[in-house]
Amino acid sequence: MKLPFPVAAPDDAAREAGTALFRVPAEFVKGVVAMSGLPPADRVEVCFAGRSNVGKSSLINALTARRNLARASNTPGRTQELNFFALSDSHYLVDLPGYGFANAPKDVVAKWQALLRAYLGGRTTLRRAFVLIDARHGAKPVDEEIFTLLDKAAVPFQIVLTKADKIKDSDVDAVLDQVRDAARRHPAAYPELIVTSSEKGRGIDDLRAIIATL
Ligand SMILES: Nc1nc2c(ncn2[C@@H]2O[C@H](COP(=O)(O)OP(=O)(O)OP(=O)(O)O)[C@@H](O)[C@H]2O)c(=O)[nH]1
Ligand SMILES: [Mg+2]
Repeated sequence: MKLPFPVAAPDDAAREAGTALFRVPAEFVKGVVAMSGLPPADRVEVCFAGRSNVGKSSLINALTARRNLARASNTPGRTQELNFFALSDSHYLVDLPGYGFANAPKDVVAKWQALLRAYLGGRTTLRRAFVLIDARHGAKPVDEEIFTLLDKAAVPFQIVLTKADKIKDSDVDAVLDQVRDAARRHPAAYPELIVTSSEKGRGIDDLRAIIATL
């Protein structure tokens, strides 16, 4: 069976819940460098994973309407810790270090990759992983490795295209098809996609609504 994997279209009630959840300013809680440093697993948690420079930190800033809550940067590999942000006392948003980044010292990369894998595979309250894919590039082999890891850990993941403002809508459609083909092979893939632009605000309300209804 071919699942359709449509673009998510949350209803009005979900959108209202999203607006309400994100009305309260998000707060930085801590940067975590080892599993022993994780905050207590006592609330709904979602994380933002993706290749280095895909726009994870920018997306968290757009969601929380705070320009510099998660630091975004032109320098790939900027986020080197698991950065926890609290939304009221009900949710954590977690900004993850990027993967697939070649230009850092090997031992440093190996250390965060191990932490990333331990976290994705072992965090019981992780309700959903949003895996970000650059709308210009589509899913790459390193993304597939993360999909497989999430399958094995039984963490539902939802694919979010980023930087949609950088290409034409017809090209977004082509990348959506490529991503659908990749996602269909993964049992943990949530069968709805999201198209975003942190720059233009596209998809941000939809993503808020999805997080609020988890
Ligand atoms: N045009 C455009 N640029 C974006 C968008 N989102 C992010 N960027 C740019 O892409 C670059 C990387 O963004 P980040 O948010 O730092 O990416 P990241 O995934 O957190 O990167 P690492 O922490 O290094 O893994 C920055 O220069 C952002 O301004 C978007 O929606 N549109
Ligand atoms: Mg970042």
